[in-house]
Amino acid sequence: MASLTQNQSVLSWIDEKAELVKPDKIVWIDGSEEQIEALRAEACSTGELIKLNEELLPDCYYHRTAVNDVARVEDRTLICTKKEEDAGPTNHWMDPEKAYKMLYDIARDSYKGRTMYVIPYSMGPVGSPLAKIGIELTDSIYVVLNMCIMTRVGKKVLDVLGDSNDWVRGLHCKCAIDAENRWICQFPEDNTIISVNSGYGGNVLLGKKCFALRIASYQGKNEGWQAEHMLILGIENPQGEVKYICAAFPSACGKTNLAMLIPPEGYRKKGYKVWCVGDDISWIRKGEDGRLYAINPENGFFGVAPGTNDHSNPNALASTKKGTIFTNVARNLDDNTVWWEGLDKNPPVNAEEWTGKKVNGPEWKAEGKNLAHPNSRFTAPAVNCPCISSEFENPQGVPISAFVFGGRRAKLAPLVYQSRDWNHGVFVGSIMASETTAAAAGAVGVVRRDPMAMLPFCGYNMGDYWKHWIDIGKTLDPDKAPKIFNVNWFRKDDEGNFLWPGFGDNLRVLEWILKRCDGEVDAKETAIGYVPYAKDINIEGLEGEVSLDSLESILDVDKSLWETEADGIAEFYGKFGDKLPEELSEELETLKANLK
Ligand code: OXD
Ligand code: MN
Repeated sequence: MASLTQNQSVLSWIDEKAELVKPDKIVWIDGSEEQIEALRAEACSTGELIKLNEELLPDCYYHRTAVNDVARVEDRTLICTKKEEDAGPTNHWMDPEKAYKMLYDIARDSYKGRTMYVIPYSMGPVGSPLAKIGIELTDSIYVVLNMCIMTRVGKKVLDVLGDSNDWVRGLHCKCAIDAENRWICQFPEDNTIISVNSGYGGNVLLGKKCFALRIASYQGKNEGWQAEHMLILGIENPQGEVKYICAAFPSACGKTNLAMLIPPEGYRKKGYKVWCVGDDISWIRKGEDGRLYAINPENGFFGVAPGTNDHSNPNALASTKKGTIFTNVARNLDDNTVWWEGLDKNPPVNAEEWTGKKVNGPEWKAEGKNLAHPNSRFTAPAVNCPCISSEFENPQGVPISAFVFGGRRAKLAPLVYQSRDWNHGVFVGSIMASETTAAAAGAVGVVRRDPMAMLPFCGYNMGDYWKHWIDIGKTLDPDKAPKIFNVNWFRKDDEGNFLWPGFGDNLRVLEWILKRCDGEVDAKETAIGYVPYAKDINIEGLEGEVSLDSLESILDVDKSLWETEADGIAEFYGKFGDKLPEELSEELETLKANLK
């Protein structure tokens, strides 16, 4: 098939890689509906995909990964920089020369009998000044079809690239899906990603975590912008003004739910609306007016299915009703639809659980077993989302009023607090941590530090990354810089009950945040920053659920708990040696002094 570009850097790289992996043929993905349809048909003919009920789920497909290949593999995700120090203490590192040799040995001849698909894709609206281009080579139709949802794909991307060499190289080889030889390697100094022996989403949809976070965070450091693990949402007030917030949370904290939040009834009646710009990743850059602007580099949602339902996230559920690929959920064999834990209370009787075994759903559940894999996913086009923002395609992005960090802390962090200034805000992001839930393997309630929710996604030394945040602040006029906050939806009482209803009611907290940004409300200065007066959080309509007293209790700052926390922070910071920015050690000293 004729190539879709004359770009020499692209053509010679593809030649080189084809020489290595030896495909039977090379197919360029042009982004046309005919080509996509033909690939779906081919994947259905081999069993790689199963077509779902066309009436109930039009253009939707089902895919099952290998049972040993169901999640990102952090211990096999490497940052390959010449100097180990540049990867830093929170990444796994390998010398690039050694890594290339290891990967090429694994990849060699692995496309024999297979097709090499060449996917030109844009992260961000095609041609946007904030967008970047990548090319992924893959031997998986599943990957092609997912990339066609998650990114903007095809000839138009190559037209924008022209003969530029500024694009990210990505090579994916399924090989034998051998867990022992599975590697997801980033070479930030070479704009290159190589992924072998996996067929699961985050490991193989190279535009997402590998490029849009790991490689892009490194590019952002060198080019003066930021790639963050943040959702972007717009809040429209009854006057029709929309303000935008970027928010970072570790996994299992409800990020997709917050991004697509439905306002509580009282707010809806008044005319409040929430618009989703993105649910996972933000690329952020200073605009001409001196404010920070963000785009969502993705074009779809790769969401966790279990727990998604009409109450938790009706917008996400609606997004999956057409043109969606489901991975590792359960199938209802009676009507050829899908099911997952938490979708509803009616597991299908005539079911196929996620590994493909035919089971009786209710009996299977009664034995305590899952029908869908806990990390099963939907890949849904962003345009399907009922609350997708009208600015989703805006090439300039949206202006950011606030950055919000958050985690799951049963006792420590108040419902919300505001940092004193930018550097203190960077400190607040750097000390982010979350208590592990039963959803993940390992002990429950253990504090995992996850600065800015970037722990597995920062493509360079986290100390340098913090410094980059501090440096960005220096370029901003304090009046125009986003204000920085921390939220915690997960405070519990002594009996272990959640004290805040969460979901749509989180808008009440976002409202306070925006009022703070506009200087419309006072706050109490505490050892950790500014905390709301309980009366300033609107709890109208929450009678019986949240009282002024319970609100006060989740706004309190327990100094003795924070003293223990400060020790934990000091220990964590210790890992970074002289890469820890001075500004952050000063902030830690201030915190300790404030707690005295
Ligand atoms: C994701 C993740 O899948 O953060 O978005 O793990
Ligand atoms: Mn994520």
